Amino acid sequence: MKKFRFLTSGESHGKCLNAIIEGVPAGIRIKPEIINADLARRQCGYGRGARMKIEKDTVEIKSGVRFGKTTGAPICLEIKNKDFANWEDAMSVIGYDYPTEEALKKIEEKKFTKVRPGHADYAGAIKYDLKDLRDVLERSSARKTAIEVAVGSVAKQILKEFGITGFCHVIQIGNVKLDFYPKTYTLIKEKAEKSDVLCSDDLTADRMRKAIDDASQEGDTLGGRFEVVFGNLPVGLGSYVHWDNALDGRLAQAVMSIPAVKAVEVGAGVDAACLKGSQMHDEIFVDKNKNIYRQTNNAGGIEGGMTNGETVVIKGTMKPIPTMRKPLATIDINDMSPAVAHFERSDVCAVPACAVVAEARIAIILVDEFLSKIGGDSLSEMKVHYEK
Ligand code: EPS
Repeated sequence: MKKFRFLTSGESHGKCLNAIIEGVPAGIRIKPEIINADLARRQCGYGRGARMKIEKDTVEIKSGVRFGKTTGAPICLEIKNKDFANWEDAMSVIGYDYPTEEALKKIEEKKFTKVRPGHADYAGAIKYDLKDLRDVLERSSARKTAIEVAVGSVAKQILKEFGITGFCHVIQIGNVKLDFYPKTYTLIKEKAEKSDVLCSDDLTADRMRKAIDDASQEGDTLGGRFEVVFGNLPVGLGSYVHWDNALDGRLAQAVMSIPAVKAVEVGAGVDAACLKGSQMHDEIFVDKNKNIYRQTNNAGGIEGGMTNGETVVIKGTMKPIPTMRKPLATIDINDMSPAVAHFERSDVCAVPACAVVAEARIAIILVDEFLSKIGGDSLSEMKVHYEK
């Protein structure tokens, strides 16, 4: 990260999730209720598991904000895990020299050694020399994306000061694809927001829910695809001068590293392979006021690794969640014997949640580029720079 830096910590069933963000200019209005609304969006979605009934993710802003505005100091965020109350022994940070019978029982109950194919279990255990896969699961779990959504919400509140906004929606769950798109992004956003699968078409949403129900009955899980859209960005975020400055590359990394994401596309994405140059590239026109406009956006708002003033459009593909009731063949790392994969409470489908996480991650990269380009230690200074 260049300007907007952050680290997170926390385990899925530990006490809490934390983030410290550095590089936020002073004078930005940060509303916890906006962060909480984003956290609620991440928790929703047809196909989510029992954990979401336990949690009501709520942020506590612990530093860096005074009377509702940033001061320029690091911002510390915290989300408490309500489920920790059920895990105090199994997730204790203190080593028990003389554990009680009851504590021992709870620790043993939560231990597992039968690798889940598709999860981080096997490689994580080998890499960190861990004998209890619980130690891998706890940090590799997608639970940590809750605090990332909170960080993304701060990023979005900075971008909003400059009229830059975004949203996400789901375009496929399992084999059910969204073929019919409402005409404008405003309509897509409005309709998707009302849907528990974040889909802008009611009939497709019904079919998506049915696919989730069917997978659930079979003890299986489903993946899908989502789209994130950000508009009103200035020209020139990112750069062509070095590969690690290319905005499309940075956005791809941000989305690809969300647990279970297997592919990222920019604009026309993989369909670009089938198009001729004359069909792919977005012709440029100029109106009578010398404003340029285009009739297509196959580039997804990015040319040469930089924003080109059009809407940024990123698609992500999520694989089905690997924690499944339907047993998969695997090994027990205890003795390397054949086994049936571990199962514990999980989601059948988390594509809508993944879309919300991708929106947050994209906002984080965009704000980082935006702050680098505009510069300034306060909102007022940024506004002066931005006007120029
Ligand atoms: C998640 C919390 C987890 C899972 C899910 C995401 O809660 P628990 O493990 O207590 O049920 O629902 O995690 C995974 C899909 C995973 O692979 O670990 C959350 O808050 O998003």
